[in-house]
Amino acid sequence: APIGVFDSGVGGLSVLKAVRQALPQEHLLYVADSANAPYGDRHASFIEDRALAMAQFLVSANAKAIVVACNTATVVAIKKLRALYPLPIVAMEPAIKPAVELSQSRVVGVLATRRTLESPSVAQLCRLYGQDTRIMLQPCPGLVEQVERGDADSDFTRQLLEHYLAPLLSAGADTLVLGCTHYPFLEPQIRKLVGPGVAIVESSAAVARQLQHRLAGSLNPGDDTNIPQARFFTTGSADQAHALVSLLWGASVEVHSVC
Ligand code: DGN
Repeated sequence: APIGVFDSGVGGLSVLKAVRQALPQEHLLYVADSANAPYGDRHASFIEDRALAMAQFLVSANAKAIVVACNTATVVAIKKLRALYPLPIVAMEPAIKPAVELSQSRVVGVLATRRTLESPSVAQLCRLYGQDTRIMLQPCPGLVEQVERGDADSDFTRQLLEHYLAPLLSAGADTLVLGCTHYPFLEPQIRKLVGPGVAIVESSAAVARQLQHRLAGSLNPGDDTNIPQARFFTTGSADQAHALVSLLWGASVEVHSVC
């Protein structure tokens, strides 16, 4: 049975890559809700409905576990998902804790969607880890769209990034948290703007490790009879998704349509 992974769009591919690296022998199933991306500014009830539809698709395709590869869907829908489905469900959490541990300047910047940053779970992380560290929450509207357009390298993307990074850098942030699964695809562009002295942390590897732990005992054997597959689905146009998914995944892959 495959591991099912979903996101509002292609951002979750950054998590899928970490899962592939940690669990190379597993079959993977990815669904991008591109017809409805971005989730950031939608109603909570809409995001919850979409998360349930994506999970239902993965369960119907026989997934043995689900990875909610979207911080926004996690803060809105994780409780409901776990209440409805008995299989292991692993979800995102912005890497605020590791960032606080890493920071020397005691100023940490968190980049994510507005909905993620306004969630009780992020407030809780700030209470827990923000005692001696200033945790600056920076919503970044527009960045998800740029990644969805395959536009990471444009001038407009650079301007958006400069705009969002400026207040963090001038406040002395030496550590940045990428709290949206789309943003790792902008890491080279962020690195260029912040220089070598700023640490950039994100949680995909931690999520993959957690998944590995949850699945211990039901992992595929790593022998030559098992050829691990990765299959890709989108609620948007499969033709349009093909080039972008292939680019971000790093290999030419077929993308299929789902509703
Ligand atoms: N990849 C999603 C996240 O991690 O929050 C993006 C959410 C969105 O669609 N705006």
